[in-house]
Amino acid sequence: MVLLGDKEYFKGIGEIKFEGKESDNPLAYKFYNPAQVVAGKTMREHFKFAMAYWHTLCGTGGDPFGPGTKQFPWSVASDARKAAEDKADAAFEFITKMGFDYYCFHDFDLIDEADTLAESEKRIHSIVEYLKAKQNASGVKLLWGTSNCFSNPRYMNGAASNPDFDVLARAGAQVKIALDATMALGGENYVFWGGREGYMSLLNTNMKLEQDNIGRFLNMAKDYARGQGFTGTFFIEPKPMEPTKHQYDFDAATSINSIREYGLQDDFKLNIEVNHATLAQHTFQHELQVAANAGMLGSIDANRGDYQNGWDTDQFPNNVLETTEAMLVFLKSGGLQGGGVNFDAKTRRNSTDLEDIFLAHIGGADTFARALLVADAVIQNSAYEGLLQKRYASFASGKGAEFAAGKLALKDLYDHAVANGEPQQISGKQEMFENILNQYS
Ligand code: XUL
Ligand code: CO
Repeated sequence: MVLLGDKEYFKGIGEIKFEGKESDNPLAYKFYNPAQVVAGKTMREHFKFAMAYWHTLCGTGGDPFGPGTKQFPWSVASDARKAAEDKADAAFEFITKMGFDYYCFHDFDLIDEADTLAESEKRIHSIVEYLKAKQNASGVKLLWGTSNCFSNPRYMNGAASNPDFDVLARAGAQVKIALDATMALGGENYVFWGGREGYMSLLNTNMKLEQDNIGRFLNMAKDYARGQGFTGTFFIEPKPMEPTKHQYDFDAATSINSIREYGLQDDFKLNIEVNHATLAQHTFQHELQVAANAGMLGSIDANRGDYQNGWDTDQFPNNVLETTEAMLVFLKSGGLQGGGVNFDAKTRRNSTDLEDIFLAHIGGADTFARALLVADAVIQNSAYEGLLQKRYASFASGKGAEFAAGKLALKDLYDHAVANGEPQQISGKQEMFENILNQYS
């Protein structure tokens, strides 16, 4: 149900509907058909699309070279509570017009941080009550909450990795309040992204202590939330750098190692972000596969980087072929465990019409939907699966199968090699695999 507050912010834009590929209506889905069943689930269930509060409602386009460019009519009130209500009204109008079911937030996206911890906590509690009413009226749900422990100058040396215990404890208080807010809103998951958990120079850093402290901190947060009855999943969101030179949760493999090292594997999974993968010199699908292999593919932050520069540009996804490779991993690993697809993406600084926010999200949803359809067709109808199986057929029978079952010793490999002579050359057929993707897209 489309939810309008006293004021309609996105005037002239109604509910975004699926009109199909032939439609010329820029404000309609061409591929995202929420009710369409693909591989046994509706698109709506596969993706659980979410709006990111921070980019969509807070980011006005400022960069290191100039201020924001966007006039958001919901950010004019000088009173913090009134401004937060206006923002929430705009948020729910947008989410319901998009036909999305979810949103995600950082604590101080919802309402400005106050001068004291006590006042900040009061503010969060009060806006949570307002959001609860909005959720009840619309059916929109919270995919995940998180706390911003990286913007405030107090976190310049890190939050849970801070060399000063007082700052670490302050971050703990903030995470407790954000967990309380997430639980009060029925949040399905909780995210930790360690933007300043890392170091700029090893010269002044005790890496072992910092990492152990993060491990202790995450265990405390988990124990607190579980003690309060939270049954959702915690996600670590890997990123190699930016703002810190070297972040501890560098990529999926590094984060999985920390999760296991600190005994968090029963409660934590990963939230994989496209542009974070590419900053780590991986593809998005690589990161999804690493997470899936560990049983930790929890959620996705959807966006994309830029091939010509190396920072976190957080653009909306629009590359169908690349997203198709990701959707192959997604479908073959059984989808996301507990999470959804959150558009952690922003319109460009010079995209200043309010309508652009809709166009960007429509494009992102259509890219994922189209890629899902292509990936499903590739799996169901093409030679792809057969070719992949054929490539590994030597492990399906004979000595290869015995090896895979753990029944051989090194001496058996020696005997096999001696008996077989030089192995035959077998092509990897990469171009054939690539051509299949092109054919079906
Ligand atoms: C930063 C980023 C964050 C997290 C949540 O690159 O992705 O917005 O998603 O803190
Ligand atoms: Co993110």
